[in-house]
Amino acid sequence: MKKIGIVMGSDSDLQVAKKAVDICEEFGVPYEVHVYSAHRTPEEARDFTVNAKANGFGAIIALAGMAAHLAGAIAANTTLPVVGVPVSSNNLDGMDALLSTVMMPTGIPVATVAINGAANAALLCIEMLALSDDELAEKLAARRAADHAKVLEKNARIEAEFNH
Ligand code: RP5
Repeated sequence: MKKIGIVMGSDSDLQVAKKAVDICEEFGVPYEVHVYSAHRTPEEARDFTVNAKANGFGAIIALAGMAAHLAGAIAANTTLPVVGVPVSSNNLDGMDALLSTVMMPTGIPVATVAINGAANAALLCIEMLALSDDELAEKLAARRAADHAKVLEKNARIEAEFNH
């Protein structure tokens, strides 16, 4: 199975990145975690990206905060799908990273998820891998069914408490 690359701009993004790690673990999807900064280690970020396809990656998640150029810089150097996760910081609550990540020029797409939305980033990558992996597709369907059941249970509890 292809790996998912989880790349963050700093180890201070790790708490958010772990949400993607947890999803990969849940689905048994292989992954690697790296710290490469678009600004502080641009050569290393590029080296990782240009070799990613040959190194067995099927998609890359890029997490960064503030002037978050990592996802775009990675997307510039690969045709693998890149999912960007804007990470919230102290001053602008992640709006800075959201706009920096999402507003890509035509031709270099970054699929941007919600601020700190690393779990959805991983799920989106797994949906891509599942296009050619029926077992993974079944696991995705089972997770959706479990979520559905959980909400129905919550509804039943709330209705029992308030509706008499
Ligand atoms: C970004 O700057 C990183 O992705 C991180 O979210 C933010 C702050 O980095 P540190 O100063 O904590 O290393 O490049």
